[in-house]
Amino acid sequence: MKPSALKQKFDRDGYIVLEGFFGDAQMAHVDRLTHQHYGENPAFQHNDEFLSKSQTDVIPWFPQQEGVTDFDAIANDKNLQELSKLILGSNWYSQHCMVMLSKPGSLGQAWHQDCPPENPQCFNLNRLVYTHDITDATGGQVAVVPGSHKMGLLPAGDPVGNFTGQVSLTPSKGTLILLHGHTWHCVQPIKEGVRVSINYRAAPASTPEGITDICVYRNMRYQFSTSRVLEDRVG
Ligand SMILES: O=C(O)CCC(=O)C(=O)O
Ligand SMILES: [Fe+2]
Repeated sequence: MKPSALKQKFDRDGYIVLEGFFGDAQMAHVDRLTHQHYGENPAFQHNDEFLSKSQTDVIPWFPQQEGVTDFDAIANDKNLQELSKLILGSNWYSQHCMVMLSKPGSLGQAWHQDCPPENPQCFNLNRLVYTHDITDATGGQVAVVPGSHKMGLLPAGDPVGNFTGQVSLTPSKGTLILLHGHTWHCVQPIKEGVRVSINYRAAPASTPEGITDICVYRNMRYQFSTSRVLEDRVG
């Protein structure tokens, strides 16, 4: 697909899925390092209130912050940079990547927006890279509501309830998903195997660095830096 068509699709839907964007060997390398890092029985780091309220079951790791350079080649990929510029404009910037691991039997992530949607110009872009296949058998599909990045605030209500028109994405090894931070999205429960995704978050030049500190769930707004529920939401 031509770059202009990709941008149009992203602007319309709030996400695009690009299968086979990264090669098998590159994915296998970072996947191996990820499993080495977590070891046999990784422990969750968030507090109990966050866990039970957010219904989000992810263990994060920031390898680039620890000086592990093996994750840099993905960030520096020319095609990824071109696409990011197309969507975010020039002088866009990226954060350190975040590796996310969820164990089999875990909840995935409840519906959320990565940052408050009140200012439509102020958003993060998730650049999600998958190092192994996600299928209907493994669970852990990404569900999105197409076009919801233009629908404002995620409605209060059941944190994991379904939306009419939601679409289920099953990225395979090497897939890149570009997902607008205001798009309503969730990760389905993990049935089989360990689930890994890597998020190379980026944002337009004018966006504040701490843009994703406050996440909007259907039952609360949560601030990660202070581990606090800023607002209870009732639907
Ligand atoms: O792991 C995924 O597929 C999605 C993660 C997500 O929602 C995020 O990083 O904002
Ligand atoms: Fe998210």
